[in-house]
Amino acid sequence: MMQQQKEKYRHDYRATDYTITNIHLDFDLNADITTVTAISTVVLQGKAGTPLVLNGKDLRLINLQIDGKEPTRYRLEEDILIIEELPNTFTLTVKTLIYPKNNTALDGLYLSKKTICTQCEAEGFRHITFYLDRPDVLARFTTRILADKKQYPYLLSNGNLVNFGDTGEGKHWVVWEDPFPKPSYLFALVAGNFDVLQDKFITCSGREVKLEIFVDCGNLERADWAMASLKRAMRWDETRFGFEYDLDIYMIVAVDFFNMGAMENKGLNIFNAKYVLARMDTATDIDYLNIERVIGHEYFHNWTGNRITCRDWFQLSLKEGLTVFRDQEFSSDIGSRVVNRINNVRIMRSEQFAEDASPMAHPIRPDKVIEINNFYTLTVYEKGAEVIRMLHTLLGEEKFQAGMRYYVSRHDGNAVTCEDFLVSMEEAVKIDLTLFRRWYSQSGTPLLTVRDDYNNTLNQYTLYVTQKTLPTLDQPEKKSLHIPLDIELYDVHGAVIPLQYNGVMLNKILNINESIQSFTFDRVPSRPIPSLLRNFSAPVRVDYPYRDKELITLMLFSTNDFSRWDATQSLLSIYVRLNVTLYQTGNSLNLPLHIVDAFRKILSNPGLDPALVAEIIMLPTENEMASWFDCVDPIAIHHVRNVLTIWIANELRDEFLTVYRSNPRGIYRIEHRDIGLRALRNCCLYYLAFGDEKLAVHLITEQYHQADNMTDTLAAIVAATAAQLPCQNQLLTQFDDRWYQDGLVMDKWFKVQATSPAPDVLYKVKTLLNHRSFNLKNPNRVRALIGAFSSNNPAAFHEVNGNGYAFLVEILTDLNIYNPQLSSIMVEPLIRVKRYNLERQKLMYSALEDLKNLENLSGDLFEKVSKALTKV
Ligand code: B3K
Ligand code: ZN
Repeated sequence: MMQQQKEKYRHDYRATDYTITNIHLDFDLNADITTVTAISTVVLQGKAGTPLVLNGKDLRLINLQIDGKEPTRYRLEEDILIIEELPNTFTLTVKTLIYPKNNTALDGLYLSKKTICTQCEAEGFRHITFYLDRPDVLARFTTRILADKKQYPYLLSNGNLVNFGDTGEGKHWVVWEDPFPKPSYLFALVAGNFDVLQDKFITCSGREVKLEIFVDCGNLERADWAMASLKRAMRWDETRFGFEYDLDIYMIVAVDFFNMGAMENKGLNIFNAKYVLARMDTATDIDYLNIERVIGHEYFHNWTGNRITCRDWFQLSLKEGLTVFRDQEFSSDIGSRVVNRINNVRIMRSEQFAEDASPMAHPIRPDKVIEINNFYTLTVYEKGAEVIRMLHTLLGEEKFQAGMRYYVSRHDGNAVTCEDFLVSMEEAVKIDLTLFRRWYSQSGTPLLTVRDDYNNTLNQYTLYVTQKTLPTLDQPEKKSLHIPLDIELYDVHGAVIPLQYNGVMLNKILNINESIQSFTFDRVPSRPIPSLLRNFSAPVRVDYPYRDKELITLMLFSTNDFSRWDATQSLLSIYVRLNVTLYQTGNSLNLPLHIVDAFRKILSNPGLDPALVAEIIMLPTENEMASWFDCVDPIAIHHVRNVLTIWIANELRDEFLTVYRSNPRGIYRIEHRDIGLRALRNCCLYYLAFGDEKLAVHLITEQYHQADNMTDTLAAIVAATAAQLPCQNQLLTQFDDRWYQDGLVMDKWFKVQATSPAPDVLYKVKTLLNHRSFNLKNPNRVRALIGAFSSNNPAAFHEVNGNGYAFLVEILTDLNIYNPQLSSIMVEPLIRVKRYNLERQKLMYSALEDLKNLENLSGDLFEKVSKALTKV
């Protein structure tokens, strides 16, 4: 049954009455039962005589002492321990029992296969001991671990190893000391048996840092790329941000069971193995780049997150938005800026915009929360990064970095707020961010409506810009925001027209800060084509009535590669929307030849980066197309995308074949040029799969068998499945036989089948739940099979018989019990009810009602389900 779960409000923040300055943790480690003794120095900082309220969940309290004696007054309530009549400073000793093996939620101390590890963000530490488990309590940690030597030869925690020894009886112990005060969410412990990749890094000031990556035995050869990425990240952070690493050791441990990507624990990152392990035959180019990005992200948290942390969890974007911005810049500086930008924008438009319009809409700094784990969202992370990016655009690199330096000098070692960050920026570079601040408090996606007027007598051109943000479930009223709008003007031949007025050259960034504004340019010789929101200069939608010809000019001649891609998206959106209507009204589709002609020109332009060509000519996913509609018809979109694919495949068959054959495979290297060539060739193969069947089967089978790397292997299988070629089953079986023991590789195999256009895909997905490589307890497997089906196969998931929804409810019924965080991630496609027509809405509401009535509904699911069921 739906319980009443309480919302917490940002405005209710209060500092704690007590703080903890030091904690000594002692673990007598065992997978079944672990004894934790925590000895903390507690200091009063509020009113004397106030009770101490500690958080603790699923703990068995064995012993409690204040200065060595049992306290006179204390009581245990649900999830808290209250101790009264306390001195102003005292030593608190808490002994608890915990059960790692039973911890299927993977929150706190748990067992991942044979490794014991922790996940403490956001509130996992309270599953380990009673504590002030909140980010504004910063303590020095020492950790002693005692465990069986054979099972757990490696015993790790944060900071430096200061002591170790044997107790005899097959047990050994270690003591780790972290010199940096930290909040409990950054605590980590790992015990297990590993192969270790060792290296070192000399920092800019000449200090040597030991680097260690711990992987399952036998996986050492798959850790090289992660190590190389770590060293690149460390160097980049010194060069671009001036941030040097601060401990003498940096460790990364890869585990198989992990709810998210990775965790930035001080000195001891714990990673989902997916973001560490790579070998050319097991990982795709995209996997390699993701590993580099996530390794970078967690490393960058050392300054933006660990040294300066969040005062409370409402401030999460303080560390996450900023750190995503930093990892995006890292990937762009060392790889392809345009490809990175395109991929970030794809996610913003297809995923974050959908979240911003969903029942879970929230500002990047949320105001109210039931379960904080529900707010590790695309809004807090990706939109948060876009907000930092806008600030960067407005200030420029130099001033932005000056602001960063000032922020760090003021707040190093503290737990602070987004407001503190903004004030630092304002003070450092003397800028007023009053209006800009609204990005932190307003949810929803603004729409910029742009209209124009050309006066050919005066050679003047005027842009009229209005901004409007529609109400969201959390906020009915919206205000105007400060939106940097990056523009350029082109003539019909594709030449840039300089921006000027009255003899003054104008900035390409227009400051939109009112609901209606106009901008006039003179010396504009002819009616120009505006290139709007270049580089996606703000997380907004733009409406401008482009004609096809204008978009094609931008596609072919824009000086900015991002704009070439973006113009293609706009052009496709016109025809996808038109054809969906034609399909829905039973008319034949309209397939415009000028799109194919433009694609042909792009394909045959040798001056273009192959990676960009691939981004341009590969049709957007069905989810990306869905973002172009107010009411989404997944079946119609699927049909239109399929017809467009076949049509382009036939029209450009010769060109695809030529490009496919003219880019022979060479030695496998992870370098931008090679990655781009592979992407382009595999994009051609995808289209060829929809052409002549005999040729397609030949090319795909040949590529599958000749490939020496997973990028090409997988591309062959993806193409065969997408086009439903007769060779698909054979290839899938061969892949299964080769890789069934390797979960990470099999995730690709599960995903391909879960996103198949086959009419019986749901039946297939259900069958795969029993596959030898599947495990409902492993979050990676669940995402690869069930997540891919419900999120990436919209036509199947949203079939109007409601079977997709019923299937998800069945799975969530189990997941809700043993892994609430995962269940809450998986429910997302079901809560976006309002995007669909009434027939689907009815089915979705009924599925949500079933979830609402679950016994023991977790707070995680409750928050989303109850919001989705709120009628407005
Ligand atoms: N900070 C972690 C995420 C923790 C999620 C907790 N549910 C990883 C990251 O953003 O770097
Ligand atoms: Zn992060």
